[in-house]
Amino acid sequence: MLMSYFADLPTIQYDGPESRNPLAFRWYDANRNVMGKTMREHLRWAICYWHSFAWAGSDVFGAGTFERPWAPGQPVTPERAQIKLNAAFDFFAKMQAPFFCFHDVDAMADYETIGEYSNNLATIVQAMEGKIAETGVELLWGTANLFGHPRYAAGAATNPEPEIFAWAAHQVRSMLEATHRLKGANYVLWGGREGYDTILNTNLAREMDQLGRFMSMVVEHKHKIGFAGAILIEPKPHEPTKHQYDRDAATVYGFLKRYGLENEVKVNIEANHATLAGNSFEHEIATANALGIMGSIDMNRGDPQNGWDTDQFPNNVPEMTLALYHLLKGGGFTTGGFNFDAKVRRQSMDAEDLFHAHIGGVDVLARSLVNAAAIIEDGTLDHFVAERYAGWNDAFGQNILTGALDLAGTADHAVFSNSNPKAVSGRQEFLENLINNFC
Ligand code: XLS
Ligand code: CA
Ligand code: CA
Repeated sequence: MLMSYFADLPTIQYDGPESRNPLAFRWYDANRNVMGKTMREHLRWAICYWHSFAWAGSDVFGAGTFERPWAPGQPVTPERAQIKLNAAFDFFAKMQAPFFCFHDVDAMADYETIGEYSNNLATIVQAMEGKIAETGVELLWGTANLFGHPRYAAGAATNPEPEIFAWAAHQVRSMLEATHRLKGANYVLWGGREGYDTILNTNLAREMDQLGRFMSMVVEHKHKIGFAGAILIEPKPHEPTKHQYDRDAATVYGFLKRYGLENEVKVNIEANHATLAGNSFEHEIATANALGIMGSIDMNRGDPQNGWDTDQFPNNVPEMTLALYHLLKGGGFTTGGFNFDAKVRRQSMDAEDLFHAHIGGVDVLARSLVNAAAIIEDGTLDHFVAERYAGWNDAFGQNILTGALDLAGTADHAVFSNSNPKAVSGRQEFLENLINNFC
């Protein structure tokens, strides 16, 4: 048996905020109680197989920089797939991660034919089932990669060629069934190429109907096989395509509503996808809460100077505090969790760098969770917002909302009462100062 790639690195423990040990958690104390739940139960964090084990550290200008025993970026033989599986679960266990996530092709051996795809996936899923039983690390979500293979250049479900739609159906059916078998909590659909590069060659209405039909087929199949987890769409505005149909949470809601899926599908919100869409991360969480489609979170950020998807680990506690605040206000996760769909930098090529990245990310979440809970327990912010809308609880406000008053009746109210309401301060600076006191 080969020595583990991570043999020289320790199992990561909680050491407390005063600790200077870089290979320990300073804030994430898994069993610490915060507002009635442990940190582990609140955060439900996951390590992603894709960026951490299948990516070689390459970029568009240069080759991979990571020398790993499973040779990421090289052809994946069944042996390499097994070495990668062993290493991945060693790492998950050393990090004491509650969950992991994967795409089919992140974990399985390479394939040529559709038959090989099925066989190679089945082999790795069986081995993974053993690893899950051995380590207790659970599957937060499974997904199929419908964007990497050249056949998906013009999309998967939105492809002009129905035979390609059928290939995508085979991958999603296989991975949905694998996720069910591995007792996954969710199934994610990220439409990386479900969009277009140029509208000149695109029948937009045709493509949206194809995507709507595909989503309905996935939901039908979920019920057919008895998968109890949530189906999640991951919004992103663009990259790799110029325009993606699922650009942000509000757009996804409109799409779901149009195809009658709004009670069947939720969203997996990614921090940097929010930024790329011109929204803040907390806006996306608050919108998903308001629309009743909050599902799960991919906890990777962009870089303010770069306009692309850098997938970096979170490092900004004040920003994350606001995200955690909105998550808690929405009741927290049910099936979802925080997935680190994040990459270490290309120059961070050591095994140890994977540890620093995840330790830092989990500590940022833990610290932000404590801050967000303190803001809620303090109550000033919630009280301010409630007071701001208090008029709508009175009889007049309620009569408008319930329909007892129509447009004319509401207008008459203003005329007959000789109404002259004044603007009231929104106290933005006061509230910003308040939040800074907790971060
Ligand atoms: C890419 C996406 C991808 C999805 C899963 O930008 O974030 O990682 O999470 O396919
Ligand atoms: Ca993601
Ligand atoms: Ca991303």
